[in-house]
Amino acid sequence: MKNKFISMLIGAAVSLTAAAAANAGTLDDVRQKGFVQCGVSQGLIGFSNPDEQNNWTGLDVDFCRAVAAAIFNDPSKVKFTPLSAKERFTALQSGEIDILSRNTTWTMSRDTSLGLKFAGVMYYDGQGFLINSKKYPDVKSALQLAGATVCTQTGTTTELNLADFFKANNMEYKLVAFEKNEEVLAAYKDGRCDVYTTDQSGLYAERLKLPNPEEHVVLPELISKEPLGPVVRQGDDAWFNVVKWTYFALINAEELGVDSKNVEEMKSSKNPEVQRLLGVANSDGSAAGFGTGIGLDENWAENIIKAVGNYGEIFERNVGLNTPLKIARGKNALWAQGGLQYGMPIR
Ligand SMILES: N[C@@H](CCC(=O)N[C@@H](CS)C(=O)NCC(=O)O)C(=O)O
Repeated sequence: MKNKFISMLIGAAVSLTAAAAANAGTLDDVRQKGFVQCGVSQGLIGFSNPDEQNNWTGLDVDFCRAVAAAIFNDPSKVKFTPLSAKERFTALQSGEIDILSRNTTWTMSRDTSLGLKFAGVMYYDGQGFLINSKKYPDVKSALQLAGATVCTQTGTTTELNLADFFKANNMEYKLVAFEKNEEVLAAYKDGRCDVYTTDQSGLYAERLKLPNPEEHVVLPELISKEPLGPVVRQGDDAWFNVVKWTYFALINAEELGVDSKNVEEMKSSKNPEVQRLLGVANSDGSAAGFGTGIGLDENWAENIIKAVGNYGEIFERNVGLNTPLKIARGKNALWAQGGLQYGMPIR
């Protein structure tokens, strides 16, 4: 009994120490090891996807590269940890990764009780449904899905919204859920379910892996809000600030017309906002000083933009109209163009 009690005490002390270690100075830690450890998906086209040589691309991947560029002036100083939906929060809590950038929805419980903190919204999404239009030519709306068998992934908001939607509309459904995305898609492909549900961007991405993508239609309803963004641990404000202001720098750069091609010449811009973004001295000759505030060089934002471009460039390169996903800016347009992306002022 006594031994059990002692080992419990030791166990508690060890996990407290582990939590403290995970919380302490992530920026210093990252600098010391020389790279950012970034948690991503196990493969979602447009967001985080490895090729045969294990080169990762995607919007979420570029965000981590942006953080690496801000710190090291080198977007390659990042390592990726592929995580299932279920594994992702533990990996962040335990300190296995420094940042989770994996199509993860900002919700209240994740942002509070899980001990985590969302730093921004890289992609405003909503949950949708995918259906085989050849098999079900008459289904044009999610409200016609009463009695359907629905495939989805465990450990996601998707599962929860699905239950809400069917309950709210007084419809029955049968759930077929798996931990791994490839199992979900295989089940849908094999006809083990009638519908596949996830974030709408995920439906566009996963549809590309089906034999005849054009046969599968995304139904018009969005049944939830899915603001997807990077996450860090609570209790490390300095690191949170680095990640949050990396996001705002990407948005501000697009708002100000600063991109990967013109960033060098923009350094001689007379626009004070551009000067502040790019760390050029203030008009009175004093240092701009914004990098110092987040423990980085004055040209932190210049380094980000040189490496990965502004938010618009990241969007177009990975998920935009000229990519296989063909997604329009929609809600992800800048606020000045009717969208929701808004960069807090650098001043
Ligand atoms: N945004 C939702 C869903 C995220 C999610 O895990 N979606 C699946 C289906 S698109 C996925 O990304 N799978 C890829 C993987 O597991 O690697 C959440 O945060 O819970």
